Amino acid sequence: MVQKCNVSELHQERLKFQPVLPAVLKKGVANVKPVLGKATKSVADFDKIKAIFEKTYGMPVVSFQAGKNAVAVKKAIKVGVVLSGGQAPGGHNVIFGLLEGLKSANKKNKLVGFLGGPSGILDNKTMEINDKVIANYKNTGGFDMIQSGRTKIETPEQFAQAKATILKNKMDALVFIGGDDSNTNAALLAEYLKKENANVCVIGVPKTIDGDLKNEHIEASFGFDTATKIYAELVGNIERDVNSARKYWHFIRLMGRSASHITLEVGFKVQPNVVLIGEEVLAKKMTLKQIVDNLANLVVKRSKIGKNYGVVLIPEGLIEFIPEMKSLIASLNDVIAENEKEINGFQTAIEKSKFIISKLPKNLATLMESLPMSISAQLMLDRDPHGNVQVSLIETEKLLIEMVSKKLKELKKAGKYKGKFSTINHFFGYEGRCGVPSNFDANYTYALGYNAAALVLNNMSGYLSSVKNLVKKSSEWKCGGIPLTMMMNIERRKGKEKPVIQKALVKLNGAPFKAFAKVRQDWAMNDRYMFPGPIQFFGPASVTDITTKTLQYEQKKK
Ligand code: FBP
Repeated sequence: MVQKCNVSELHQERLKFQPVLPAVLKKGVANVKPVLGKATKSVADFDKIKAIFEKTYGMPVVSFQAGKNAVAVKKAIKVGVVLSGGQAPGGHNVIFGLLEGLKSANKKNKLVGFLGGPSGILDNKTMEINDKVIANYKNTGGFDMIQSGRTKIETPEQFAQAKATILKNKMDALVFIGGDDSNTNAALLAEYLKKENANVCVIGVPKTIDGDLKNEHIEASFGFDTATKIYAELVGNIERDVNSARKYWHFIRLMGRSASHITLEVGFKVQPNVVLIGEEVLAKKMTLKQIVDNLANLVVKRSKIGKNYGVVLIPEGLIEFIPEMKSLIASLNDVIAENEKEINGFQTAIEKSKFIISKLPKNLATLMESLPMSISAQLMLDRDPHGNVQVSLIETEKLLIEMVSKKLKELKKAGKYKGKFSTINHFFGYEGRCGVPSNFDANYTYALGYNAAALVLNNMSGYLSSVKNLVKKSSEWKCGGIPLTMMMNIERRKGKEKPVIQKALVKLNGAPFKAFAKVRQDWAMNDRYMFPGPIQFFGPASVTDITTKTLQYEQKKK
């Protein structure tokens, strides 16, 4: 059953906020026309992707322009919507925008939510979404209106089941609000339904706090702005404590399954002593030992000037970027996928661990055995339904503290270190995913949803909603769509080659990383802490409407 939410004073005020639409959408979906660009290609593995997506590969990029559009208003339609994957601030506003976009073309258009994520499609669990439902959720965080889930639709039976549900509900379209894996699912479903000659349009909306679903047309995924602001508030508060007490080293792990975008953005906002970037670790082939040695050296250097404190930011995906750990995780993924039944049969964790280690190549088995028990156990936990290792459950910050402490003890013994290393570890992840969306995310998500309605009404199946020009005011944003296949490549998942949307990682030759590289030495020794405080919803636009530093650097506004 869908719960009714309790309403706080802030919630009351946020319900009154009316997101500002991009000018092109302002007159409603019946007044925008799609303009087709050039044919597209996948990011890699062209032939393999083309063979899988026979019907939806190569479609052109689309931009919307003002103009009468008879197609969009022809008949009343029914659209399904699903929230898929991890929560991200603004999900409710995508649905709000989608509903209003659909209604702008025809008041009789209907929107139905699938409950609990993609499993709601398989189990046919639905709820009608109308103005009354939306009224309580405008500009709120969370996905609780219809909830979310990580079920992957992958077997032929599941695809057939999804089709049966859609047809049973007489739906003309389905909007998938999700990250890279969920939108991969959307692309596969769009292709399947086309091959089956089912006239159902599948549209994706780019969601994920991780910020790794992007390219020139998807400048940001929604939720990144709010989540990084929330983490920056928390880390900034810790920095103020550090600056006041001057006695602890804080090791703070931040969410972001693979890419280090969140950590870099929070780094810009709070300017801590160390910001580890997974992509750099991989590019420089840094070993775990090198990372630990660098941290220990900094602790020693700072202690020499009386600074036995500091703040270190660690992306949760770091563990997968350290080359030897990357090989270990890849090998573990295969062993776990290939021996699922046998592994599930073991009664104790020790039996399971022994078995898994026995299947690893010798060098990786040795590495596994050298890790603290808690970490090796976390590495063996079940993969998510998409085959990803659950990095949010791996306490890399504790691993680093343990290894740096060990190194410092050695240095102390050798008379090279006299300081004090008192540590506190933190993990900020779930704290940021359901926060009240910032003005930016409230506007962006509403526009993405409204724009998705335009794609649906133009029957552009297999497209991802694209709203860009994001460093400008929302009224100046540009709207359109890109084919999902354009973002795909082949990757190994659950021991097999699969088509997936390629994650956009931090580019070491990109403007954000270059800007960080210029200042990090200064941040390391001279405390340049910043205390951004909580997200502001009311007040001067210079505070309430500011976009991320990442976007500003990428679009050269800084
Ligand atoms: P999405 O890719 O689905 O947006 O999820 C992102 C994320 O929040 C990661 O940052 C994190 O590693 C993961 O979800 C945690 O997953 P779960 O919610 O299943 O614990």
